[in-house]
Amino acid sequence: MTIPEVSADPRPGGRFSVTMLARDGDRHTAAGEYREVKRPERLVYTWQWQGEGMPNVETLITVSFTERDGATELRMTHSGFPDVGLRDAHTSGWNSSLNKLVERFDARGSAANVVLLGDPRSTFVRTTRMGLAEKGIQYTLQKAMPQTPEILAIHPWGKMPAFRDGDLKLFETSAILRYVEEAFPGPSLLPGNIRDRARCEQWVSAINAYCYDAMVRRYLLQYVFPKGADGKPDRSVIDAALKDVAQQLAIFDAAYGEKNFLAGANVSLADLFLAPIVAYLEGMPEGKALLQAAPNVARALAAMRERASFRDSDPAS
Ligand SMILES: N[C@@H](CCC(=O)N[C@@H](CS)C(=O)NCC(=O)O)C(=O)O
Repeated sequence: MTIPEVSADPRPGGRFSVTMLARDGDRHTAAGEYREVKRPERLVYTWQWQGEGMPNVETLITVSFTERDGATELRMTHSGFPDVGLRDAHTSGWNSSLNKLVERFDARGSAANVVLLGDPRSTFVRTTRMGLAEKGIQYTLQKAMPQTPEILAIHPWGKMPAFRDGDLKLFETSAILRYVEEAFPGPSLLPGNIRDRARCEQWVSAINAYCYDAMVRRYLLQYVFPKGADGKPDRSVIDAALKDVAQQLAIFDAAYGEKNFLAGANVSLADLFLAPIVAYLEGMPEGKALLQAAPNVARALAAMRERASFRDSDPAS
């Protein structure tokens, strides 16, 4: 939403009106009356949508500003809804407004509503961080390991990442980034046309279902957490995985061709899912040979390394 028209007369009995313009061209106007204006700690005003097809009910908003630890805590209550559905519809709208407020006033993101939980070494956590960075969203990274109470409170399988935006809790990287894509402004993480969007989804799904298993679980993690005799990596497990990894890299090599993007003409979720995994592969004992055999994948990764979203999510930094 953008705000093409706004007027306000902030004193008791004064009125305000705000018109919001959606990306699809829909306009919505809300208006109301200030009931209390107590600078600097309290603001109370009515809120009523205008125009046909809008809920014809006057609700009440109370905002309080309290000093806390040298900063200001803002609390907002919107009450008087006739039903739960209407109340919940407003929650997502206000979350999005408060996120914008945070971006404006809190450049470090310490107060951000958006919280990402996980370990920065996880490829899926890095993918999510890259998506948030590509959209220019402030967020708090709360370091948490899989199967801990913090993660399990959001993710029933205890995996990372887990995500919160206000009262919304989400798990699964793809679902999180699709929400981020729709709920926030900023460059799109999805290609502009239907076919490329479907291709993007195809790669995301394949990476989730097949590539993470071969490239990370069966190959990379065999080196990181060796399960063979004498605490050494199990060569037979690695060799079996390597065969699949090489085959999968060949598939991506063909898909990239001369381009640096898997779907469409720009970076998309598909690239954000693959890059953190390939970056790990590159540093493995067989990595050099694997990537020499897939030069397009190596070139696309080199291009990805130029992006701030990739650099700033480096698990080593
Ligand atoms: N499909 C999930 C995958 C999540 C996942 O497997 N995360 C790994 C880290 S990269 C994890 O939490 N592993 C620990 C475990 O399985 O307990 C997503 O897209 O978020």
